[in-house]
Amino acid sequence: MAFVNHATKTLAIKVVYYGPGLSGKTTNLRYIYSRLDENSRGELVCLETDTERTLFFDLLPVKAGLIKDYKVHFQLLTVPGQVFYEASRRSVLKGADGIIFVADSQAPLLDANLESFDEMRRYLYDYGIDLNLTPIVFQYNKRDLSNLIPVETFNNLINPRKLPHVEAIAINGVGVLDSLKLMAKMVVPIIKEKVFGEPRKEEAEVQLVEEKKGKKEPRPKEAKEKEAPVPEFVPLRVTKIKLKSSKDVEEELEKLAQEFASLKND
Ligand SMILES: Nc1nc2c(ncn2[C@@H]2O[C@H](COP(=O)(O)OP(=O)(O)OP(=O)(O)O)[C@@H](O)[C@H]2O)c(=O)[nH]1
Ligand SMILES: [Mg+2]
Repeated sequence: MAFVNHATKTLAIKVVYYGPGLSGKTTNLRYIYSRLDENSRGELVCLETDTERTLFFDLLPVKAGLIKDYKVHFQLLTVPGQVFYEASRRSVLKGADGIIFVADSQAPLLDANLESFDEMRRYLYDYGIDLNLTPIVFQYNKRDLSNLIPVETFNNLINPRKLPHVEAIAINGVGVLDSLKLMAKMVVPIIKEKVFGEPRKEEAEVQLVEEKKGKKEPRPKEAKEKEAPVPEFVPLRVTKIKLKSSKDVEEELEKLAQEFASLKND
């Protein structure tokens, strides 16, 4: 459930990037960070191992306009994909308003994708969240590689509700902002209904993230014909925090979210 502060009129919507190890979750956040104006987003917090594998989570707060007179931001979070960080994955998923499932499209990784999806379903169930009522965007990533899992196979196996799916090349930014925009379209009407009791409309008016001027993300279809530019990842102001154990994750997340909300509430 979104974090609402009626006193400061701020609302945080939690969007979790879930998926197997190395599927490209952190790459999504890095790309979004590199493409957004610094007025539109906060610091990118990465908790990584020395080899850049996510340890607990990554967090990027992104402004998302107003709902009524409440300032809204998305808390974009990634889970660590490596199998042994299951406690962190579970903690990060708690209270998720929406999920972007980042699948690795390489054929040998089909089982890893299915296992990750099934694990996510179980964790949500444990938290009393019905997978069938949760907004999910399916991002089929690494479409630049060969020997790919066909999109229809993915959709049949993990997306029977025919929710939005995006073919992505996150490393080049293809499909990254599209995935986020689709998520915004799905989740904002639900939050409006839950928080303000506003009846859900088919087509929600969503004020989307502001992109840096002068650069345009290539559409996925064009990108297949033309190579997309690699985003500039440097200089990145990446904050690194040390946590003692995954038990600290929830506390740290809440603290960071509140810090961002109060900073941006000027
Ligand atoms: N070829 C290709 N490589 C990609 C793409 N997206 C990400 N990668 C690469 O895949 C590797 C893993 O990416 P990450 O974003 O760190 O993956 P992750 O899902 O955060 O991994 P964990 O934190 O371990 O769960 C990196 O070397 C990325 O550069 C893509 O679209 N195509
Ligand atoms: Mg990662």
